[in-house]
Amino acid sequence: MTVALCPGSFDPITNGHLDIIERASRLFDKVLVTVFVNSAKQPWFTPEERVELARQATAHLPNVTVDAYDGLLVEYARRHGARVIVKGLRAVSDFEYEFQMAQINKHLAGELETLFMMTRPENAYLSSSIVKELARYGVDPAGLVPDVVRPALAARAAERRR
Ligand code: COD
Repeated sequence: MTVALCPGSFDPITNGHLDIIERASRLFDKVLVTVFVNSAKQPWFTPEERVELARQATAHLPNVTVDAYDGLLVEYARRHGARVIVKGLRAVSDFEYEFQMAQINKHLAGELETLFMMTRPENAYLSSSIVKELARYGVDPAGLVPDVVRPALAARAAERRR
């Protein structure tokens, strides 16, 4: 059984993330979607909130589970028997960061492979930051995020305006 890990901040999960997770779920026996800490980012949602939104968004995928981990990605992968890290690539701008992450993870755990999937053209501009920016200005990011995320984003944007 091949277990794959889809890591990310998922703050919140978008249709770009979901597309990569759905495609991974067709390739691997089991897919672990894990909310990690990216120390460079200031999240809007707690890890628990991000897990809940991702769980609801992936409820239609029987071989996908969602979890959070506040530690090293390679540590989590080893502990859960994941052999492949699946990541999405949007543009050249993603490449440098993802290349660095893949190299450091390979250095830390030689048995782990990182597999990159190209985004669909319609998701190429899509990021969690962009949907938060839209929500900040009161725009509903319909079609860009799973439906369950829309009210959560609107509510968090309103709280942050207060
Ligand atoms: N289309 C396709 N793919 C997409 C899209 C889209 N529209 N949007 C995002 N993605 C991909 C990203 O390229 C990425 O591969 C993945 O989805 C997650 O994206 P984000 O933005 O939610 O998550 P990141 O990039 O902030 O995640 C970084 C990690 C949290 C994975 C990283 O910081 C990490 O591994 N942290 C744990 C600590 C660790 O082990 N650090 C490394 C060694 S120091």
